[in-house]
Amino acid sequence: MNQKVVEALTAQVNKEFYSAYLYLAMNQHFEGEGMPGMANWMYQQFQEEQFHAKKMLKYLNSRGQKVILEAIEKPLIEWPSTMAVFENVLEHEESITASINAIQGIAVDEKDFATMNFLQWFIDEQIEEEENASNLIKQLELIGDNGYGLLMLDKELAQRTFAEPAAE
Ligand code: OFO
Repeated sequence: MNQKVVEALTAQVNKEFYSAYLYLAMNQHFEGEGMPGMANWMYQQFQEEQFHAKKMLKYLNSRGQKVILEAIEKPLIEWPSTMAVFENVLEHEESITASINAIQGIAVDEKDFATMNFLQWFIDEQIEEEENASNLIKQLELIGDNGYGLLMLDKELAQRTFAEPAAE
């Protein structure tokens, strides 16, 4: 397997685990704020990010690579408002999209067709991740400082679940 592609995917495994850790920090933030639905949304996202990291690990392993795991950076642990948390989610997902796109660029340059095909799933997934975050920001803008609206949104976010696809 091309070394540049391996290095880029290995760095992305770390970024996916960092993403998981960031969402766990956001989960703890909302636990502390008495917002169990938002805490749940972040916890499901924490699980989804671990799934992304494991999917990449499994792909690298299937192509004969052993992955050297690096330290995971400490995430932010405090945000000034609910809006600030979700703005952070969107900004973070945009940076992950840029990172995945950059790896796809390397795979294209190196003519690694299997990786190009593998990364398509992540490229599609990032569209959804950004859309979810920007929809929540729009809803928070509508709610403004209406406490009842915020509680209704919290109830809605309590419904989110994540289950790893069986084939994985
Ligand atoms: Fe792994 O998609 Fe979010 O970070």
